[in-house]
Amino acid sequence: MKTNYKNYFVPWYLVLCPLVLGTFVGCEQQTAENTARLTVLLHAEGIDSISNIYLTAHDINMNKDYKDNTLSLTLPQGYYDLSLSATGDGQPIRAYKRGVALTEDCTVELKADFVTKGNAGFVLAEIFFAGTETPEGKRYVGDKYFVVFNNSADTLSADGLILVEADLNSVQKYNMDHDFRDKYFAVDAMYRIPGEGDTYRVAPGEAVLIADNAMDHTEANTNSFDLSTADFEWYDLSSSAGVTDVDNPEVTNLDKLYCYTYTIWVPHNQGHKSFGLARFPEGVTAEQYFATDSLYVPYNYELVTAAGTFSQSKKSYMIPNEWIVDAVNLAPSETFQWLTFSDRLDAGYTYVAPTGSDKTRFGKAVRRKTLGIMNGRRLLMDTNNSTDDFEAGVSADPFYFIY
Ligand SMILES: [Ca+2]
Ligand SMILES: [Ca+2]
Ligand SMILES: [Ca+2]
Repeated sequence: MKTNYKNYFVPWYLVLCPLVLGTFVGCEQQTAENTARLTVLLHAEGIDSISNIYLTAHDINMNKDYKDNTLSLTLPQGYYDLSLSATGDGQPIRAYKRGVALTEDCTVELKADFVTKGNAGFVLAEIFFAGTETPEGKRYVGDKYFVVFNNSADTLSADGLILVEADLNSVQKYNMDHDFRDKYFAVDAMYRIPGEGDTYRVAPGEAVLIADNAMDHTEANTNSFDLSTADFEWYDLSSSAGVTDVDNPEVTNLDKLYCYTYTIWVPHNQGHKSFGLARFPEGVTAEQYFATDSLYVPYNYELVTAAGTFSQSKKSYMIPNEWIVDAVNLAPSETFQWLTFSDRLDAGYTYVAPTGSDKTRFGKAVRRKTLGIMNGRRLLMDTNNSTDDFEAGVSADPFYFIY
């Protein structure tokens, strides 16, 4: 059912006028003892009509959810995480706010994000970045992998999905001169599933395995896996004769769009870098993307270390947050410093070990939790909070979601 904004508590002119919204904080008198009325003021720029509103208030202390199809709820006083889904001009939109203290009647502002059509549905289901060790205790490389899962009820095309690595480091906080995270996800590697739109179709509940090297690693290391049946691998032409990649001609290579290194991409093995899936909007080519100056952004930052504070500057390729399909923050549990991209994409983080150098991390992965089996298909948990959504430090199994 399509409903115009005018029918809701929030007057339409407030929604259209960001200046008014910016200063609007409404806290009125309490309605009843121990309860308070929460009203959501949704910033949805450029949207003419909103329908299918679904507001969830999660009581953090009581671990209880309150849901409604309006923008207003009467709730017990407490601390809440709010999430809202709706349809805005026919497209899915989402909004989140965490840690809202509700002690009296209050209006809370939420900013709507578009979930671009075709982007909803794919999630990173398992990430294996730590690598393995041989039975002799030697480091083994080339067997890292990512499992991408269709968490929707529709068959989706994986063509054009881009696997990205975050440029910022989760254990090294920057004091940046302008914090772009609200708008952009800074990346240092971008590898894209090829295809012209309908080449690689993925059924609901099915997964795609992307390996560093799609080969039988157990031949060289019995602690590793046979990845020769992976759907894709990434292959880098290295500028160094001493560090080269292996290409299995039977397995399709990802299109390399960009990587910070001139040799081979090895996803950060201590879990200091986060990962995501992105997709360029329809009609945007890689050439256009790389020709867009506003998406290759210079910035200054202060790096605070034990040895002192250092002023630095750098430049990163930026993916607008609306182009992110899914993102997973990673950081060792004891050395986490900050979320390197917007908490609306992922409000938490997951890990395989307490510290980056912990040797118990080898052979371990992070795996998205299964909510249940629905109409015969597996449904994975995706609240955009990896602390909740993931099992940390599981024994890696590239085929867990495939068989
Ligand atoms: Ca490779
Ligand atoms: Ca290949
Ligand atoms: Ca997600």
